[in-house]
Amino acid sequence: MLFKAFNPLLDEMIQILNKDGELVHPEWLPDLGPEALVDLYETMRFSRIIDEKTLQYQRQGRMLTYAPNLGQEAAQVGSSAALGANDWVAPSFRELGVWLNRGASLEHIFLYWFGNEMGMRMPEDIRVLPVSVPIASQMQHATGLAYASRYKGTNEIAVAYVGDGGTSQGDFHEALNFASVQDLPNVFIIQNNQFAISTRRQLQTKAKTIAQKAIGYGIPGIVVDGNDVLAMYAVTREAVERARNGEGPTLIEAYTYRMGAHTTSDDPTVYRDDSEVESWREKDPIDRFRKFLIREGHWSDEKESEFVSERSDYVKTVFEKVEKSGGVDLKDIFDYVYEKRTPILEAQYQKKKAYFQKEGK
Ligand SMILES: Cc1ncc(C[n+]2csc(CCOP(=O)(O)OP(=O)(O)O)c2C)c(N)n1
Repeated sequence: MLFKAFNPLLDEMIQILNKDGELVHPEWLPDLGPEALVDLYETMRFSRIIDEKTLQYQRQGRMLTYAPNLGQEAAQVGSSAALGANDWVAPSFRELGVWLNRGASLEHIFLYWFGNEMGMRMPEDIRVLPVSVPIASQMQHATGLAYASRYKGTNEIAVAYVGDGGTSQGDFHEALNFASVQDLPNVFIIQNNQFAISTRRQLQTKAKTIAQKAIGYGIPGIVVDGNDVLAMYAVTREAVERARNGEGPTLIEAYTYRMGAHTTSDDPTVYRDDSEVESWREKDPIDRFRKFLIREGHWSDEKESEFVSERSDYVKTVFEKVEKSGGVDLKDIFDYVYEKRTPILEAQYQKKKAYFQKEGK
C-alpha cells in the first residue's frame, strides 16, 4: 500500500510521527502492542547508551576506532524489527541498532571494535553477515543470499544496508540490477545520513532522491523519514512482505542524519556547521519516540532513568571484560586469508613482528 501510493520523483517522504512525536498519519500506524513499542524504544535507547559510553572509552584511549550511530537509531532499529527470525542481514559497519535487534551480544560488538575479528564470529542463527568494510560489497552478498533462498525454496529474505555514499559504488548498481532482473527476495536499505565521511550526499549523485534510482531498475523505491521508527518499521514490513510473496526487491531510502563523527578518526567540524547539526538534533529519533510513548502512557521519566542507569552499568561491565581479554595474536591477522601465507603476506608479517618486537609489545 505504501509503496503503491508513493512516487519517489516527487518531494515526498513517508512519516508517521513528526519531530514532536505527534501522529501525523495514524492510518499507517503499524499494528504493534505496547510491549513491542517499548521494545523498539529500549533498543534505540540502548544503542545510544552504547555509543555515548564507547566514545568516552575511545577518548580515554581504551578503545580503537569506532563508528558512532548517533541519530540513525530509528533507521536501524525500525527496519530490522520488521524482519523474520530466518531472514538474513548483510550490514556495512554502522549498524549497531540492527545487530542489537538481531540478538548480537555486546561482547561480540565490542570485541570487533577492539580490533579482534572474533567479534564478527557471531552466532550463526542470528543470520547477520560480518561487517563489510569495502563500501557496498555487502550488496552482492545479499543478492547471493536471496538467490540461494529462492533456489532452495526457503522463503528467506535478504536485507542489505548501505550508506548514501555506497550508492555511488559499482556494487550498488550490480546488486540492484541482478536482484531486479531475477526478482529476488531482497530489501535494500539506504541509510542516507547525508555524508560519506566529508562528502555531502549532493556530491554523490545528481538524482534528487536516492529512492528514485529504483525506477531505473524497474523496482519500487520509497523515501522514509529515517528518524521515525514507526515509519521505518511500517515500510520495511511491507517491503519484506512483497519479497516474501515473490514480488521482488525494493529500495528504501531512510532519510536521516549522522549527528556524530564519521568515525572517531574524523573531525566533522571542518566540513559542517554546528547550526546544521543543531537543526537535526530537533528531529532526534529517540526524543520524538519517547514523547510519543509518554503521551500514550507506555513510558515515563522514572522508567527512563532506571533504564539508562541499568544499561550503563551493563555496558561498563561488558566493556571491562572485553578490555581484559587483551589483544589479538599477530599471526591471526595473516593466517586466515589463504591456506598458506603468500610471499607478500609473509613479508608483511615479518615486518610487523619486527616492529612490535622493537617497540617491546
Ligand atoms: C571501496 C571503498 N572505498 C573507500 C572506502 C573508505 N571509506 C570508508 S567509509 C567511507 C564512506 C562511506 O559513506 P556511506 O556509504 O555514506 O556510509 P556512512 O559512513 O555515511 O555510514 C569511505 C569512502 C572503503 N571502505 N571502501
